[in-house]
Amino acid sequence: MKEYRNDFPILGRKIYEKYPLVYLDNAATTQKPRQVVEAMTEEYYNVNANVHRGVHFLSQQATDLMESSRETVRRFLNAGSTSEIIFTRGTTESINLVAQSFGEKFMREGDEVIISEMEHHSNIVSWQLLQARLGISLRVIPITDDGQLRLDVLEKLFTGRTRLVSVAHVSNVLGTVNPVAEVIRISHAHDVPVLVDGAQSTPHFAVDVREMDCDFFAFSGHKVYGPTGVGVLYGKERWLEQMPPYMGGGEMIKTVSFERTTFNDLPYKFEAGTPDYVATTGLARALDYVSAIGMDRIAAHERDLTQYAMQRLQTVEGMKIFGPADNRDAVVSFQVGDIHHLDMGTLLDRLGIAIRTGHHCAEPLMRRLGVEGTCRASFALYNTREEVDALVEGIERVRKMF
Ligand code: C6P
Repeated sequence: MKEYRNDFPILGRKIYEKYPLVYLDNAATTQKPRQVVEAMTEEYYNVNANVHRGVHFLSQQATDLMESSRETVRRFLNAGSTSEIIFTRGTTESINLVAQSFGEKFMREGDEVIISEMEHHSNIVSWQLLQARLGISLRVIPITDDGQLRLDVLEKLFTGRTRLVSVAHVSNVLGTVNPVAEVIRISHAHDVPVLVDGAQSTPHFAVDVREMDCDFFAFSGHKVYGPTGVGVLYGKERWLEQMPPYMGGGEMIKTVSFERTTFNDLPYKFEAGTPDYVATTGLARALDYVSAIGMDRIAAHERDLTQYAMQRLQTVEGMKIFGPADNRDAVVSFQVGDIHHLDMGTLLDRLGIAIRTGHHCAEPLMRRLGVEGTCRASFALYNTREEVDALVEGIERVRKMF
């Protein structure tokens, strides 16, 4: 995969004018290939006009670009229709949209939402906001000590009041690839729809929402080599049709009077205001980029790299790795002896190595693991074994200092 590094100019940077950048914070955001940035620059320079509004040439062209990006996303997820593809600002907004809109339509006081112990805050707090508004409650799927969902307990969490299950496809801390197809099968057997948080799966392996049979699927553009500020909510048409708009404004209406407003068709009903139509182009080019390389090739490379990293890291004295031994994707959280994660992150940074430290927006999971935070290395298609070696050597240097 090394040849693709040339597409990412930032990878050639020297940190502190000295060390070659070793970028291992890809779960937070990935770097962007030229193809994405150039497509966005080209649109700003040559096409820019507001979409879905003008009869003029540029507006039509910008609209065509945005709608062909929606088709690219549909293909990427293998959704049945572009009506089911809603552009949002990212995973967080996609989950909040479902919480607010699905919640308003289908939930009442005393109803329940099932999430898991390994969720990102966006898949916890969105439901707590609904809890405060409607009086719903949360039920939580526990995890095993090695970071896997307890499906045996999931069965027991369903009651007559369960309205939705919402779980991460891949944990941003543990790297666990959750058996979402099984979660969906169990939930559907109880007549309960499922939202899958795909923030950490879409960058790493092929996703097929129809095969998975999820009811909603959320992901962020910036984690899959696309621009910031754009993401996607996939929803089955039969749910989206019944759900009320999430925000009011231009684009999401059919007619407006002071007495009565009627709403636009899907997916526009959920896209109030001027969308980031340049970012949607960037996202589509990013999805084209990974599709051209092949999601299966990316998955194989990253799994190999993750296994290599686990083996190499285990040779470090005092190393504790969180999460499962296999069945994990591109993320390794660890702690070395009693070296504070912030110290480790800061000192590795001085060697040009970028990792993430802290609670990773998953405080309840930190509590379950019995730690305040961890160090986290996360991989992308452009990372190499040499970079893993640099990480391990860096950790050894820090350990010796302590
Ligand atoms: N996790 C990380 O470093 P946004 O911020 O909307 O693009 O994505 C939110 C989100 C939702 N679910 C999961 C599983 C995630 O990992 C994230 C983002 C980043 O782990 C930033 S906190």
